[in-house]
Amino acid sequence: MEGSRMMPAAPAADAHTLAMLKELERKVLWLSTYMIHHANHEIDRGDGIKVGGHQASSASLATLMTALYFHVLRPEDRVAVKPHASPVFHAIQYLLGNQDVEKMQNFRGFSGVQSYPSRTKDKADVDFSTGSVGLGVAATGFASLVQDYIHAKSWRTSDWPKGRMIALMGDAEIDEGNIHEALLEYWKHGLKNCWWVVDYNRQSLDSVVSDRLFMKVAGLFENLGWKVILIKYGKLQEAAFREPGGERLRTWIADCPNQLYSALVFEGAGGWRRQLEGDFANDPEILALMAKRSDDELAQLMTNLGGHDMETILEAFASAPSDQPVCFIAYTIKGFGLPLAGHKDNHAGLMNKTQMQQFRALQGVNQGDEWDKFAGLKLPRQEIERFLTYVPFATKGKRTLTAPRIPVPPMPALETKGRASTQAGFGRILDEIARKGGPLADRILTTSADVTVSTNLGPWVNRRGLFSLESREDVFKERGLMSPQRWEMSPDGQHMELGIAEMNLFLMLATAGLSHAHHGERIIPIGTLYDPFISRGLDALNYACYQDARFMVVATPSGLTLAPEGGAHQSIATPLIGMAQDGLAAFEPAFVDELSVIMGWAFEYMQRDGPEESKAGWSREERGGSVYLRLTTRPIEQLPRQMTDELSENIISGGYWLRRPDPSTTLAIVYMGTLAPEAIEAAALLAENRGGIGVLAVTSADRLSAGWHAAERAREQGDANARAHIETLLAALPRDAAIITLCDGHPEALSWIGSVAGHRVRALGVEHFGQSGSIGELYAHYGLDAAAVLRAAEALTGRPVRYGLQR
Ligand SMILES: Cc1ncc(C[n+]2csc(CCOP(=O)(O)OP(=O)(O)O)c2C)c(N)n1
Ligand SMILES: [Mg+2]
Repeated sequence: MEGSRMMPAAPAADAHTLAMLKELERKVLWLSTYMIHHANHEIDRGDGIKVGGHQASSASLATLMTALYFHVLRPEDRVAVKPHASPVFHAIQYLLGNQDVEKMQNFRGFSGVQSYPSRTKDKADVDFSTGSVGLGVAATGFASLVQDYIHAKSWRTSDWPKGRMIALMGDAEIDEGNIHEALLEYWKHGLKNCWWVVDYNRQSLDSVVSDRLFMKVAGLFENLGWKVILIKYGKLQEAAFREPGGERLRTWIADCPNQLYSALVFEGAGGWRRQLEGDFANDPEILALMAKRSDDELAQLMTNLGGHDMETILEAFASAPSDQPVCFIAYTIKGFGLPLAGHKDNHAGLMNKTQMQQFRALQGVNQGDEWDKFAGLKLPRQEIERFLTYVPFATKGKRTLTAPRIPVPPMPALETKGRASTQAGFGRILDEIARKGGPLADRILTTSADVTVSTNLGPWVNRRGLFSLESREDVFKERGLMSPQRWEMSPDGQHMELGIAEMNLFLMLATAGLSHAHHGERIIPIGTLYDPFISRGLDALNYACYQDARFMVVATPSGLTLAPEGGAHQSIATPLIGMAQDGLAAFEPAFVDELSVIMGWAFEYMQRDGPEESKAGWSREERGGSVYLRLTTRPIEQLPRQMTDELSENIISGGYWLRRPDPSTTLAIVYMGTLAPEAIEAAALLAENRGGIGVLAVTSADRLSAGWHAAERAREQGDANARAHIETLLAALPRDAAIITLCDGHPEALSWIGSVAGHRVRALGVEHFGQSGSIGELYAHYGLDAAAVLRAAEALTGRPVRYGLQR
């Protein structure tokens, strides 16, 4: 271990508070350790699967989290807790009266305390879900930027104060690239109210982290404007360093390889003495320093790292500056206070029953009193109760906020004659919203992963400006240089320009989409990126949905329609992602009037907050969620039509008959999105010798299929009248008719439609990619054009198609 000394001491807590916190720390360690033990040894869930839990990883953070939650934090501070310290978090919530003992007794069980803190599944006050390491950490910085955004606005209605956004992170989380991407982005936006507290136990899951690497990381933080505060040595160590020879002991600790240090921690009392007597054989001062101490005292001294010394921790937190982000590197021991301490394999290690008995006795907890809040504590119960009542963090009760819904006006009616693409339509709709103004327009926050202009957000940004805490004119405009883009920056701006990293885009959407819960102010976030790069940020997208953040993601261009722009970027899997991602309603409209209906619905859907489960049907319908629009730059001929209520409803439900089948119909073409012209052309050609060909327009395969599954579930549960939209649609198609599905994505996005009423299906879609070319060439090559539909029709029905296969 290397590194400089800690910051000069600032006033810590008084002696009484310190004594109380030390007692609570013991209780928190006990409860978290026992919670895991109980789940693994005391109950049988009947499936023979190990339950698990992380006693060592939890113990590593027990002191720091006790200090924070019982003394340092204020209600407005928001915390992302290291996933494996979930038991510590819940033990603390329990002591504060926010968690039920039954939930803790059911740790990792169905509807019990979750393995990792969960905003949606835990009933305690979780600020950020964690689990996929790195994401919760990086989310805190974005939440802080969102907080800055909100506090810069004149429309603010909540008086909820600004807080610190805090990550309690494992040291191995630094390995995740998304942390580094986030650090660069924060710097650009002048991040301030953010603390990252690194649980520097120098262990990950498999191994001991490589020596000295972390101090390079510390340099990285400093380079990017962070204050780095080391919480390295505890008070016992600092006192020993002042004894004769003590400085050499400090150097020894600093230079000790992490592997050796961990091994010595695990070996315990005798191990330290043997090692140090060998290393300091010729150093009478240190030998004397050791001789003064028993084996246990020596072990206590050598493991008295800053991250387990309450006083040191409180001083460090009190010394933090308020005008810059702070990274605390707290030296800790994985498994501190437990027999697992320091062992390199302790990540998933569990104490056995004998060890637990001994630990219980050591904590002064009698059998049967394991869940008692006060058992084994040395301070009087009333004093502890009084202290807990006045813990600053808990003074406002539950801290998950809500915000009123923003009314959604009718979407602009655009002139849609001639040819247009959905991407251009998206740009025009937003531009109109910006021009007209009003509450919805004011609450929209747009953001993009460096593709603002190429996803048609340009006109919106020209009207609404870029957000920045400092105002800056567009230099090109100032100098009279021509550009269609006016990039003026100010605190009034409503666009957050991000770098290319898609993880950052989704973390920004995740935190802006939680602003009602975190800051009591509603934002309507819209993020744009190229569709293929959904995969690049997919874990962060999943994370955003898991937290129940509310946002609109607009992914364009998509599929083969990228055409000459590069085969490598043709997205195939995204329609399936849209269907499979919980919490995300996916749409792929063909026409601009459809898009307008969908956006109007989406702004309202994003603000719903119904119960998580609803009995019948489609639970998300009441609950609301986020929305994914898969769009394209391909211009297609628009349909001259009036938007009716019925058509709007069908568009939102996922589809409608563009050309209704009749009782003689033998074939229907079911298309999604931009393949409308191919479907229409093929239907016209086929109709010449087959009569009525049905054409079904799918605007959302996701909602059609979810509705179908929901209706099936409802019927199975006794609601005989339940009927899905796709079932209603297909009732118009004779049972013997065949279906050809057509989408610019994986064919399985639509092929399931054959199972709804038992129609034969030939699913056309994209299973290979990588060729550049014109859209026509690519649709012909991959079998998505009208000729491919005709071939499929012939094969399916066994009847030759008169028009032959010209292509
Ligand atoms: C993205 C991701 N990859 C892998 C894992 C599995 N995993 C859980 S914890 C862990 C190591 C954690 O080490 P560290 O962050 O240092 O935590 P601590 O030592 O405090 O337990 C790994 C690899 C995960 N949760 N998330
Ligand atoms: Mg670690």
